[in-house]
Amino acid sequence: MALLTPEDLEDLLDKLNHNNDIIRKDTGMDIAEICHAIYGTNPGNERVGIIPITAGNGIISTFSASLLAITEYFGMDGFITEHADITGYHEAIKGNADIILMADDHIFIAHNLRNGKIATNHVCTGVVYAEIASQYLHADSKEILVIGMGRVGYAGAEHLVNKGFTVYACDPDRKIMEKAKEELGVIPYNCNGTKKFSMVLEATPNPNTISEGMVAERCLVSTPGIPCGLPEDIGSRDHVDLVMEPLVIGVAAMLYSVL
Ligand code: PYL
Ligand code: MG
Repeated sequence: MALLTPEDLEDLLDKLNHNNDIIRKDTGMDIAEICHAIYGTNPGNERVGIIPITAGNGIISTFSASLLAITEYFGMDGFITEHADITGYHEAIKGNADIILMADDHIFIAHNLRNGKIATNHVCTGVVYAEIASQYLHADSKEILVIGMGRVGYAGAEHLVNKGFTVYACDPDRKIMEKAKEELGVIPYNCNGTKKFSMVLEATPNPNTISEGMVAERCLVSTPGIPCGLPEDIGSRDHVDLVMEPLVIGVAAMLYSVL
């Protein structure tokens, strides 16, 4: 999995506001309403303990501060522990945290200590970006394309299947595609195909995975990005919109999912 860099996290709330404008225009809801639509919850002033974790590649300099800004944006009472790792965990518990946020290089979790609910960033990111695409007001059908059947794309595809969408999917790994077809009933899509979609969820670690033939005249592309899967020349068309933001939208979904 690609690790975030401090550059990815620059101007985080500006990027969120830009994407929220697009989400409002294309779905009639903002990101808080989208998260409520998925999980049926609303944040109060839950105390959120953010614990820096030194495992693996270690602490990303602005990661914890970004999480703090996100908890405050959604009206929650966030704090970053002074210590990392187990000492930080102990500090968060002693600091009356209701919810714990912490990430190593493989898993980023939200854990609600009061109700026991736990969420991962990769599942919540897949689900929330899938939900954004699926709420596109100008969709021409209930057919949706998911590019990338990894742990983010798979979670998004599962959410869309459960919502009754006709999910086309593509992934270069044949075994992964077999599994998704068997377990979710997704329809394998030939990435060089010419079937056009008005809703696309892109969840791959590669650039420019979306090609001319996939995109309908009016289309919403929804992706956690890093890098962007939508080529500039396609994204610059008037009725092709892109929702792409590196962290806030996924974390918002994590927080709403454990309330
Ligand atoms: C959660 C992000 C989304 C994309 N890649 C994931 C990533 O970068 N994970 C690593 C997060 C490491 C955080 C570090 C710290 O500062 O506590 N352990
Ligand atoms: Mg455009």
